[in-house]
Amino acid sequence: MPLRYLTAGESHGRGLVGILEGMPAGLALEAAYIDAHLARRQMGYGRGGRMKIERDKAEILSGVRHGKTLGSPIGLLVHNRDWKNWEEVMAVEAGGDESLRAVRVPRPGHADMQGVVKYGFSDVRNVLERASARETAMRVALASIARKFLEEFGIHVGSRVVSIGDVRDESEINFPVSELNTRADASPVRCLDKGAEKRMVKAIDDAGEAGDTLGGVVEVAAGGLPVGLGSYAHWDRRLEGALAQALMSLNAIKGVEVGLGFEAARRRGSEVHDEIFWSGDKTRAERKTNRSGGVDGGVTTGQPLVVRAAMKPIATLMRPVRSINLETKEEAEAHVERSDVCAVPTAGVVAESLVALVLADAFLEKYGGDSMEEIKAHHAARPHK
Ligand code: EPS
Repeated sequence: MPLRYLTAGESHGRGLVGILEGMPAGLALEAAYIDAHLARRQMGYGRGGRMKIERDKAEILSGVRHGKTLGSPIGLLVHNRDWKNWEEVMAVEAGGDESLRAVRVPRPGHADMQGVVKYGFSDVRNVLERASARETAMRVALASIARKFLEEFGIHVGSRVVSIGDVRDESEINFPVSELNTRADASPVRCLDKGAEKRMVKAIDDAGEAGDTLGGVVEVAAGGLPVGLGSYAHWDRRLEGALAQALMSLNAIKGVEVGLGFEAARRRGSEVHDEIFWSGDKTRAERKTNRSGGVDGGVTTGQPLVVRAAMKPIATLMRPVRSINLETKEEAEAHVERSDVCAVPTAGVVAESLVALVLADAFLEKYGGDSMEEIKAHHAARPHK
């Protein structure tokens, strides 16, 4: 696993920091590229007041010189603009008032209850500050470096929203994956079908008016992949496993599918497996269908990768569900805090970022080298189409 990354930072703390280790030297990189993807993560209908405050920008602290990566760890910093409103509550130094904005009622569906038990806290804020999906801003920032790396080899990763609540977009991706984000980003809910878009917006409005929240399904696609990323040779090198782990690590994700996914379990084998044919010149194997989602046996087939992730509705409800007060021991309504009604469009951008990190890691494992020059030579020698 050549590529590793770490993030740190609380939602209302000073900011988020991240380190990406394992990127080769010689990749052209500027903060504006990272910022463009951070801005994409902030779009989306259904977000709350916080997104009006933040204008995420990445500061590159290390690992880049004169616009090119050095092969050393890349350090990033994203400031929280909201920090100025939380300096006392989130003070690093001892001696302040610890009861400021303390939270005593855990929100069902969040990490709150398990967190206070696990770490021995009495203030749920100690949990929610880190369990918050604010952290995904740094994952998107780090992943945009992986994305830039993949683009150098003609690999594009994009995403779209397939459903929000019970509203589904039935359309197919029947165009190059490199166009997916341009099309999806043009929609406030990042879906492809205009009719579905309208119904999704209405579903979000209705849920919001009812003080409720909505989840949905996002689809990530990657095009331009060579045959042979990942391996069947050992369990921890199987690409489906790495993808599922990455996507399940995203806040609120409760299910992951590759290709047909759960639908494959309902069909017969003849309706699931992608038959193999010779290309016209008999130099390459070709498939006319892509029900596998571009991976079989832990290895990319060379077809577009297609994975989906199911996000549950956000756990902070304006009309709260029932919970308990940890201090008074009474029954209580769950804590209410400024929140989003729906963050599924954002989850799509984060999911594609996590997939980019997995693919860059698998690509480096196969074509590895210390510099872009070396990796490009390895890739040119073995393009694996
Ligand atoms: C989040 C709660 C909201 C979201 C936040 C995730 O923040 P706040 O508590 O400050 O209103 O806006 O998402 C982000 C800050 C972000 O950048 O995506 C939560 O509890 O997970």
